[in-house]
Amino acid sequence: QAHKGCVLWFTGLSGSGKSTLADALEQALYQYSQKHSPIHSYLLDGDNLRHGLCNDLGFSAEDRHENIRRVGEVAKLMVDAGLLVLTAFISPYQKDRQQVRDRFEQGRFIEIFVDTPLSICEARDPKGLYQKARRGEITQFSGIDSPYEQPIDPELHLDGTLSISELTQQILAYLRQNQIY
Ligand code: GGZ
Repeated sequence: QAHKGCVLWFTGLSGSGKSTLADALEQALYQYSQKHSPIHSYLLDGDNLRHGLCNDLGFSAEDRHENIRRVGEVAKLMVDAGLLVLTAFISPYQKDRQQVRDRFEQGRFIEIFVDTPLSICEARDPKGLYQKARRGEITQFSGIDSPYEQPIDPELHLDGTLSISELTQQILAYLRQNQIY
């Protein structure tokens, strides 16, 4: 069965687990594709976009809007090429996510909300950014002095306090039910 491209759009706060989960999912899909038919996937995240294509952008509302717009356009090109694209960006504004969704055909944009309470993201603080934001050493930090607008009706609403392997299984189950792979 020919695989048709689609985008798995992870959204959530810094430290919510989006990148870790997208990584784990991509690995699980790779394992699966070793045994079955190939799944060509690509993960877009801050590491490969904000250091390159989006290296002129910061964290104002306007810059985040432009960041998400570019990510959406790149994802669209890749989906047109038949790839399964995973994206892991905070993407804090409902309007920006909707604008990306509108660029895709029905069913090709799958929004995955990694819902981890701010208190837990802040306790994890893997890069010490929340601490810096609390001290005012960095500003416009999502959840602290910049908004995060929760998705209204995401395809998947995940409890970010569960384990990565549990969450990976939940996504795989959704993808299987919807014949994504
Ligand atoms: C939010 C920031 C900020 C500010 C730097 N606000 O946890 P991380 O470190 O590795 O991921 C965060 C990343 C967010 O970039 P995105 O491209 O995902 O944001 S958006 O979708 O809103 O455009 C964080 C780091 O960059 N970071 N400063 N002020 N996150």
